Amino acid sequence: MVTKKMADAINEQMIREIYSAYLYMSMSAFSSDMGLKGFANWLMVQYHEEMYHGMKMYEYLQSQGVAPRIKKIDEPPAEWSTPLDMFQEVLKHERKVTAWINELMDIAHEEKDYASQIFIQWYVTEQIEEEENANDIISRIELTKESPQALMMLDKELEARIVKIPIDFSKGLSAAESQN
Ligand code: OFO
Repeated sequence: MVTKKMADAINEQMIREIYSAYLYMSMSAFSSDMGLKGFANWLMVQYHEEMYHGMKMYEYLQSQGVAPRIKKIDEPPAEWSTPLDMFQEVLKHERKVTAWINELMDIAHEEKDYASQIFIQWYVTEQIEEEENANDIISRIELTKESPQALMMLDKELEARIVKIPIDFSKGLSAAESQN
């Protein structure tokens, strides 16, 4: 059983994860509009990842006897000046998410909530990869030195990313995970 403070904090982060999905969907739409189909693909895969992060929290709350509260999701930005600017925004956002996950862990420690500490640990590890991915793509965009050909090559590479996490949660997360 989680305390109200812990449940509210996890619920808040669940909404932020869904905002992250919105943000990356918006970036995907923008990339598509610029003709960068690979960037659009990578970001749409990221949209699914973020929904998965949110759904894990949704189901964790339920497992603790708490009904998740579905709240308003803010409208994300819709335009960026360049692909580099867009991915710098991804990194900035992921660093913010890392800070929020760390705050969640702080609350789990304060509340002596060992189950939530184990649950949140998954996100601590995940954030290492999230920041690393953004950093990696920023370095690769910088290497293109604004050459359209080099950017198209990178775009082709980003087209290869596929969804590796469950996306159908209608029968619950465990059922979805067992199908993957
Ligand atoms: Fe959920 O990791 Fe990105 O935001």
